[in-house]
Amino acid sequence: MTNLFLRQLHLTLRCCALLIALLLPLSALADTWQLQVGAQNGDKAHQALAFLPNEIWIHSGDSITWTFQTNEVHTVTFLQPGQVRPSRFAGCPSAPSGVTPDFSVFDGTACVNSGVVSNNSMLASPPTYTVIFPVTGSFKLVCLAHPNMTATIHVLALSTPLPHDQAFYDKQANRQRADLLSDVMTSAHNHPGSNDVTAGVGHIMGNGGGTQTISVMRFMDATKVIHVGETVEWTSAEAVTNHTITFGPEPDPLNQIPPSANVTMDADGARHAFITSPSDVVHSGFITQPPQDRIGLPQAPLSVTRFRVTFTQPGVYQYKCVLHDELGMVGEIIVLR
Ligand SMILES: [Cu+2]
Repeated sequence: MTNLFLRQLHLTLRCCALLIALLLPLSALADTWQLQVGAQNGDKAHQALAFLPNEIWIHSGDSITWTFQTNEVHTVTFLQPGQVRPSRFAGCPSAPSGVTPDFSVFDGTACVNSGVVSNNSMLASPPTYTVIFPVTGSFKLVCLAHPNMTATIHVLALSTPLPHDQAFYDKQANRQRADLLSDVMTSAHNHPGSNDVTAGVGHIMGNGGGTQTISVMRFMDATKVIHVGETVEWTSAEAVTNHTITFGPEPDPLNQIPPSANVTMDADGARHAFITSPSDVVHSGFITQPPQDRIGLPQAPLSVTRFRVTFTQPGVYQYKCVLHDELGMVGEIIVLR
């Protein structure tokens, strides 16, 4: 009698344990974490090119929803380990148009990509992208539009307690956003000589989750008044972000990187163009820093960080950065006789 009772109790307990084991993952599946992509100040000049925050610990089965906050474009992209980084236009080679749908599953075996997203119309509820993480491991998150914008997602087994809650990540996002947007070095950038324009300032910041960038998407001293025959020089003070100096209509988006045919190279490697009429079309191509060198890889060559234009006729000459004109990165050269 006692034995039978014990057996029944044992069976009941096993059933209960099984039921609990089945129910636990179901309740854990309900966890959706909220993170941010990018931040900007009021006039859109200061852009935090960053996942906010850029490190999180979650359980397998959880999902993360990223909200895109800025006029500047970003992507939420998980590449396979070792996958060659595609352009932001190409995205995941396996997916139609390079984009995988909202609520894609990332388990490390196939690329997941939101595609290029911005909050350009400043919607009250900005666009979001959600990814589900069923498998344990630590995964690298990248933005295909910005090389030094990375994050780490730690996916832990259900039995492992999580170190932080959503309130912690909200606080961290606010602190990282404030730190990036108030970066003293970019705000207090020195203004150079009378015919010199600084074409963007940007710094990379590192932390345990990866790298974040703060960029000022502006020409400093964008308006110049000069005389016929003088030369204006634009210099990039950007760590990573590309800019252009473009007079006249924008080239096709896929043809923005090279300069227009009327741009030559000076002896010191800077690009140079002559403008003889306000209707001239001149495009600097990307002025940018070369990528950082890494042990075991061929050294990256120097890149072009300066662009010079000599003006031979009086007039008013408007220019812009084709990548960031919508954020207000425009200027004007007034040439007097
Ligand atoms: Cu730009």
